[in-house]
Formats: sequence, structure tokens, C-alpha cells
Amino acid sequence: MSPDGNNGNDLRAKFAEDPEAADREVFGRKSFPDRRGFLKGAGLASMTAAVGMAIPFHRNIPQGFIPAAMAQGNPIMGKDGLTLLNDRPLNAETPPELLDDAITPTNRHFIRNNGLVPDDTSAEGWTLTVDGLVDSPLELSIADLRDRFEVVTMALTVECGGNGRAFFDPPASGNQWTYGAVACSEWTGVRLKDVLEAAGVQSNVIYTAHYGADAHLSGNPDLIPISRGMPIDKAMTDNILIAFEMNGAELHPMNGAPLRLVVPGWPGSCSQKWLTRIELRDVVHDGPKMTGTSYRVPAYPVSAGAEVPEEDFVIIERMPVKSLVTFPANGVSTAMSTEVRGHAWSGDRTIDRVDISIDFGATWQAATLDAPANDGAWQNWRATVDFPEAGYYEVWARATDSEGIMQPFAIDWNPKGYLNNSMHRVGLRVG
Ligand SMILES: Nc1nc2c(c(=O)[nH]1)N[C@H]1C(S)=C(S)[C@@H](COP(=O)(O)O)O[C@H]1N2
Ligand SMILES: [Mo]
Repeated sequence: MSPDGNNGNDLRAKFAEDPEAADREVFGRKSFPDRRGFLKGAGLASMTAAVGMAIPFHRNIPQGFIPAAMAQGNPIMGKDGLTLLNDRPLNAETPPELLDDAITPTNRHFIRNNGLVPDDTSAEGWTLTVDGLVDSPLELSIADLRDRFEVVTMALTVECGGNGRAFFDPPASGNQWTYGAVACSEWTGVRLKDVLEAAGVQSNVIYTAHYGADAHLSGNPDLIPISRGMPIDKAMTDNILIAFEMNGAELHPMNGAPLRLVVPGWPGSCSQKWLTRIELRDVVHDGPKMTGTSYRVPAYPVSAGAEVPEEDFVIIERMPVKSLVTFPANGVSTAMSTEVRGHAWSGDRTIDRVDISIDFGATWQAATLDAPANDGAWQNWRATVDFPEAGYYEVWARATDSEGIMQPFAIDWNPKGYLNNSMHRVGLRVG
């Protein structure tokens, strides 16, 4: 920068010289406590994806500039209050107290990306191919899906297999999700089953393979970030949707616009976003993140920190019984009597009961539990809690599912930190 300050107005020169210093000058020091190469070198496509829409004046954006909408703790347009875990790929979770709604609004639905969001997420011209071992391969536009199949709306729970990973000890590598890689939005689309039936599932099919339009982080067009699948019996269940609407509007670009799978109760990774192709196979799918230790756990219980041979890992199927306290928030002050509430879910099952403890698990009180909105939705629960005297308390929640399986106190450790369904606890200052 010149000593006479003449280039003080030349934003482009400032950014070209030192983007971090320029950010601080433009946005103020507080906006970027940790820039961590936010979208560094990621270019217009990523920026467009992150703000959720086209940027008409993008040509004027200085190199290395960060859009204001992504600064100051609100890094993603159309999302509100999410905690950013990672910017490339972009991963963000929702604090439990922001998951209080019975149906998760789009702005509170977490984001889990393995690669880079496609440049173009508009419905215009999008097609879904259904091929592999089918009688008649299909190529369907979104309008075709709407016209040819029954359109249904369902509340469906999506939870990342790695939700709760942050609490593993010894720690597991990967996104350090705490509680908020789970959501239950209302999805509108067509049943996967109906589409597969229309294509004609051949008798030797055992597995699906899902493909999306997101790009590999390396930029290598021959690589794909993730392609997962599921057993054909699972794929033919009634509550799996090929969705083109989320909470009555278009899908959010980060949540797979314009078309995605929604597979409730199984690891979120089954729910391919930016869906372009479903292939039916006579072998278990072997796409990226299907093999090795990805979305897999040891076939038997292991002690914390154990070395487990890779051939002993099995693919995660249903997600375990779990619950979340969404009110009150951890750490707040409350009155001597307060409502406590949250959600509970168990993959492919329903919840039979949720119990609450305010005395560190010595005694339990049953919460009032709602039926699921439909098969695949989480269940909302609430309880009024009366505290005997002022002081610090913890509310613990424990769900039990329709097979009588109860959430554990402690984490069942596994090398990659999947399936953490230990009880959620919130600390309260009472009186
Ligand atoms: N194409 C594609 N689909 C994807 C992913 C991805 O990276 N690319 N991530 C998966 C994972 S691991 C999860 S947990 C869910 C998360 O869905 P959400 O980002 O809408 O919350 O999307 C799944 N579908
Ligand atoms: Mo995930």
C-alpha cells in the first residue's frame, strides 16, 4: 500500500497484495478470527454454491475476497446459526437448541459434503438415469418424475454416520461432529421403489449404486467424491424418496438441489445429493466411501483404541437408537420448573419411550412421546421437570426403541468414530 494512501480505494490491489489483510480492513478484524483459507482458490463456482445463488457482478469480485454473507458466523446463505466445521469441503452442523422445531427448517439442516458442490444446481435440464440390471433403463427429467409417479411428502430423519465423532477417545479422524449432524425436514418427491419398479428390477439384483454431480476435491474429473448404495430390499421400502422439494420449496444447493435421495434411518451417506444416476448391481457396491473403513465398523465390539484388521469391518446399515435435548440449551439458567423437550429416533424402528433424569441417572421420569409424523420421521417428546432446590443440574435423556434397545451411557468405541448414540446431557443453572 502506498504511503500517501492514494490506493486506499483500490480494493482489487489490496486483495491482490494480501487478501487476509484486505479482509480485515474491509470487514473488520472480528469478522475473520480464523480465515483458514476460506474457499482459497476455490473460485466462482464454490462461492456461488456457498451463497446459494448466482452472483451477477462476480466479475468485479477481487481475487481472494470473501462475500460478506459468509463472514461473521453466518457463512452460508440460507442457513442460520450453523457451526462451520470445514470449508473445503464445506461441512456445518446445527447446535442442538436450534433443532428444537418438530420439522427442521431448511436453514437449520446440517451440511455434509465430501466434494465440491456442482456449479449448476438448477432443475432445468437435470436428468436422472436408472440403469444397470434393469429391464428398461430410464432417463427422467424432474418433470417426468412428477408426471409419471405419485408425488409424496414425508418427514424423514437424516443423520450422518459420524454424528458424535467429536466425543471419541482415543479420537477418530474425520469431521468432528458433536450433536448436530441430524435433521428431520419434510421432503417431497417420488418413492425410489416406484421408479425402480418402472425400470424393472432384474432377479439377480442385490445392491444399488448412487451417483451425484459433485466434483472431487482434487479437481480431477475422473474421480468422484462419494458413491454409495444399499441392499435392494432396503431400496424397495416405502419411505425412501427421490426428493425435489425440501420443506415446500426447492432443495437448498448445499442439501443436494435439485434432486437427491433421502434414505431415513440409515447413514446420511446413503442419501446421495445432486442425484444423477442409480445403477442396479448383482454385487455389493464398491464406489468411493463404500469400501475400506469408510462408513464401516468392526463386525464385533472392540475396546477403545484397538487395532482392527480392515477385513473385519462391515458396512453400517441402520443407525442406532438416539435422542437429543433441544430445549433448554446447555448452560442456560432456568426456573425451578421447566419444560424439557427434544426428539428421538432409531433407524428402521420406532421409539417406545424416552426417559429423563435430573439426578445423574439415579432415577428416571417418563417423557410424553409423540408418534412419528410418518414412517422414517423422528419422534418429538417433552417432559415437565421440577427441581427440588436451586443449583446445578444436568438433564439426561435416554430413548428406548421398539426392539427394547436403550441408549448407552458411554460410547461404544470404533476406529472411525461412527454411530455414537450415547445419551445427550445438558447442564442447567436452576433458580
Ligand atoms: N453427492 C453427494 N451426496 C452426499 C454427500 C456428498 O458428499 N455428495 N454426503 C453424504 C453424507 S456423508 C451425508 S451425512 C448426507 C448429508 O446430507 P445434507 O448435507 O443434506 O445434510 O449427504 C450425503 N449425500
Ligand atoms: Mo455422513
